[in-house]
Parts: sequence; C-alpha cells; structure tokens
Amino acid sequence: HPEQQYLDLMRQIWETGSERIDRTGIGTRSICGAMLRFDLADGAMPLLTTKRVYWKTATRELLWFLTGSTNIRPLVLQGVKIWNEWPHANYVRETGDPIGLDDFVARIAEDETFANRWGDLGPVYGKQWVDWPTYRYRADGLYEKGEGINQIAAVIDSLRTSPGSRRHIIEGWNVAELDRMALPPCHKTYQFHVSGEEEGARLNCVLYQRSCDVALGLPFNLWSAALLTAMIAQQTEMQPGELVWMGGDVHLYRNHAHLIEEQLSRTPGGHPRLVIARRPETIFDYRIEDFTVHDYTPQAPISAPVAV
Ligand code: UFP
Repeated sequence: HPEQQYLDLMRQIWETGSERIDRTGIGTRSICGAMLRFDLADGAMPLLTTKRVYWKTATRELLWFLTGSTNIRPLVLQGVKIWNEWPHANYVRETGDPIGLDDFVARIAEDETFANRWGDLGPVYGKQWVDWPTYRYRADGLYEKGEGINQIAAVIDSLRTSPGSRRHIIEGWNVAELDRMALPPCHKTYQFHVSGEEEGARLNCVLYQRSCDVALGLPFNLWSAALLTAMIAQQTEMQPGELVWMGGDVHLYRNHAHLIEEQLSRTPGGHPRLVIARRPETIFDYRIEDFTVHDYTPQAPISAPVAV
C-alpha cells in the first residue's frame, strides 16, 4: 500500500532520529532528507487512511492561497482554524490585550476593519504564488514597485507552451520578505515535469518541503500537493502523474508519542480517489464543491497539539 512509505518514514524518525531542541521548545526527533513517491493516476491520492485527515480543510486552504489572500478572515468565515494562532499571538504581543484565542477569532469574523488590521499573516504563500513583488530600477538609481508576478498562471502557461521545459517552478521562499511572514514557507518549492506526449501526457510534481512535522503537517501537505497537481493537470489537459515529495528537516515532536504509537499500530486500507466535478475556466475558479473523494473510509482521527 502506498501509505506504507509514510508509516515507514514515521517509524524511522521515531527510532533513529536525532534529538534536538527546536524553535518551539518542545523538542523533536529529526532526520535530514527524505523522499516519498505517489502515483496519482486515475485520481489516486496520498490521503492517509490510518487516521482521518480533514482534506476539505486543506482544500479550503489551497483555494485561499490561489486567491492571493494572506488574511485569515476568509478562512475563519469558513470555519478553518489552522492559521489562527499566529495573528492572535501577534495581537496580544503588540497590544498587551490578553484576549483569548476564541474571542480574537470571533472578532476577526465580525469586524472587517479589525481583521484588516490584525488578521494578516504577512506576504505568505498566497502573495508569493500569485503576486510575487518586482522592482523597477529608475534612471536616478532609485527603484519603484513593478507589477507582481502570478507564478501559478505562468506555470500553467509554460506547461501549455513548452511542456518539456525544466523551469516549471512555483517558489514560496522570497528571501527579501521572509522577515515579514508569520511563518516562512514550509512547502516552499513545487516543480512540474511532463512525461509522455499528446493524449498520454502526464503531469508530475516534485515538492521540496524544508521543514516537516510528519505527524500533523505532512498528511495535509501531501494532500494539497497532489490536489494542486490534479488541478493543474486538468487545466493543461494532462493526466496526473507522480507526486515526489522531498523533505529537508523531517521531524516528529516528542509530545506526539501517543499519536505515533497508535498510528504505527494501524494498517492502511482502501484507495481514496479524487473526483473533480467540472473543469472551471481557470485555475482560480475552483470551488470547494468541485471536489469529492471516493472510497475514503479512514480509521479514527488522532488528535495531538500543534507546535506553534
Ligand atoms: N509545518 C509543516 N507543514 C506546513 C506548515 C508547518 O510540517 O505546511 F505550515 C511544520 C514544520 C515545523 C513547523 O514543525 O511547522 C514550522 O516551524 P519552522 O519554521 O521552525 O520550521
């Protein structure tokens, strides 16, 4: 079963990873460098079956990236909580207001002006993906803001016009803007590759993830990368090919022991398949209702605290 790769990676890190104190202070066991490969043919998805993965949440996040938004409000309004901790911590730090997370999030939902001021994450994925900033140098040696680059549209264009290119890249790691991001991108580089020709063309994707929480982050990241590949394949009239995932610092948090032990005792089962209901005009026109997953009967969810 393809999911066995994930479980083997988890076991390898837990048994052989080096112990270290990380930025969050929780501590991890970590290895340097790992690779997973998944065949995406016929809608096959790397959606874990040994615990329930909330793929709709990850899908809403991906669609939000594609809108270019970096404000949590659109996610909050859909009940997606994954980015809430950062703006909350920032607000408490800057204002000294000891408001709790739930009250802060309720205010983001109710008050648009408040959300504009306090709900932004800085120039994270959405901004870099569809509006990478450029600068134009003037004759006087100063420079002014140029037009942003839509990397997603550019990759779709290059896949259509020169499928054999080795430059189909979407990059999140904007070095000059890292210090303004709530979190520097983890899934930072996507490279696409076309194998086969004409009707048989298959769209492959390599994702390089610099930092990976294998227990809580990776299940989401695999789903989203596969989904993005499937969407781009549909837009460029190709079949989804292979997803190759590569990790840099690949780790497990020490306080995830119960999750890891439980999950490693389970056996994967079933082959979840993605169905996309329609082919929207552009990559930016997909809606959550367009996606369904068939044959997904996962084992029970296993919750664990996220390291912030
Ligand atoms: N992390 C992921 N995937 C993500 C994401 C975060 O695994 O999509 F946004 C984890 C990796 C790491 C932490 O444990 O969040 C980020 O911390 P750092 O920036 O110190 O690597």
